[in-house]
Amino acid sequence: MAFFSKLKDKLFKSSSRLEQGLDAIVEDGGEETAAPDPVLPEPEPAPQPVPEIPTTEPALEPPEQPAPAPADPKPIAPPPEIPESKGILNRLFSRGSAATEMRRTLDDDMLEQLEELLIASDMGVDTALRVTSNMAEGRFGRKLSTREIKQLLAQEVARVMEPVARPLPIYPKRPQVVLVVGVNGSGKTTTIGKLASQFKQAGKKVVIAAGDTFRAAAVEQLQVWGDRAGVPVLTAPEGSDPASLAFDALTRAQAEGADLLMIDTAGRLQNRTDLMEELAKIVRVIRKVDDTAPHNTLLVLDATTGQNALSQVETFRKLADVSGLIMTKLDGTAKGGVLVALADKFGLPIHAIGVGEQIDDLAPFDPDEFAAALTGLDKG
Ligand SMILES: Nc1nc2c(ncn2[C@@H]2O[C@H](COP(=O)(O)OP(=O)(O)OP(=O)(O)O)[C@@H](O)[C@H]2O)c(=O)[nH]1
Ligand SMILES: [Mg+2]
Repeated sequence: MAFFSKLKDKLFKSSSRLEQGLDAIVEDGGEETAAPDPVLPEPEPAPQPVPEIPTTEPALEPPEQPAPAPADPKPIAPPPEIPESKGILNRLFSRGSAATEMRRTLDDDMLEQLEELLIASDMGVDTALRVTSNMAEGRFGRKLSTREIKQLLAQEVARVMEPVARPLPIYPKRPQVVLVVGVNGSGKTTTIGKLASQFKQAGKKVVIAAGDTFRAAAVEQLQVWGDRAGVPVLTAPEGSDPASLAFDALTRAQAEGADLLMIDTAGRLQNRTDLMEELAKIVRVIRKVDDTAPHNTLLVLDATTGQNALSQVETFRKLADVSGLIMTKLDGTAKGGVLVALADKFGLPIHAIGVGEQIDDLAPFDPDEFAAALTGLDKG
């Protein structure tokens, strides 16, 4: 599939880190055995279920989220040493001919190395432990090839991600109000531009409100995206009240019969109280026009911040009623594993992923493709 190879290409840094690590783990303590590659058995039923997500949708009320997993006392282990890559001929040679391949017995040592590798890929301690113990279930003592380990890992990652992979729900309510929040530079404005373009192409009438009124440059940036997407951008003078802009924008979106109103917000305020008050005021004011708004509160996260994304979710859930996530900048980072930790820990829907700065670099989140791209598995 064309998009899959693009995704794999874009997630190269994450997948190559995992791939190199897995190769190193199997080579370390593995032995060359005669191939035929045995067919991987069907996975056992998951011994440790991932959080239950209610599936009823669309719903205006955000679904109840499962309680976060309890903190694991185990400290974060240092990343495993990834050996210098050998020359390509050497590597080919060391992997044996078509008739042989490296395999390693799945034992405690190997599991520990796997855990460390996953933690180093920003999966977080709890998630790494859960994923590796599921991988080991029923396979302890078996000799596994790198490819089999990748397949197992991809299966487990996909299993964690499956319940959260949901496109942005579209409700019959018009205009549907989407409030976009996130820290400074996470990609809110860019993501709004990309989403606006996709919804416009899908035949929706979209309006954008430039709620980051603190910087003139922010408004200009949004106008550029609006022009690209062919979507009107409602603005207010620099320094004016974002809540009153949001109010005007919703009133106008209603009058014009728009399907979707997306409200950009400022990521950078003096402190958390300011940000909380600002977001709360926007919500309060738009509810004067439509008491069910906002219908979605999207938290935009930057994948390059790694584990920090977890604390951003915690913070923003206190500030706003976050209904779903969008993870940007998955291209060019080795920290893609953080998405697995987010899914495992919060169970919030992941609507889309950003894989570049261009208008079409926003993809719906597909758990199987993501898992295969992350683990460096060739989907065939
Ligand atoms: N590589 C890459 N860059 C991205 C992606 N999404 C956004 N960016 C870039 O990240 C930078 C910040 O994006 P913005 O959309 O301005 O972020 P913001 O959250 O609106 O930032 P503030 O308005 O300052 O809070 C820009 O240079 C974007 O081009 C992505 O998926 N991949
Ligand atoms: Mg912005």
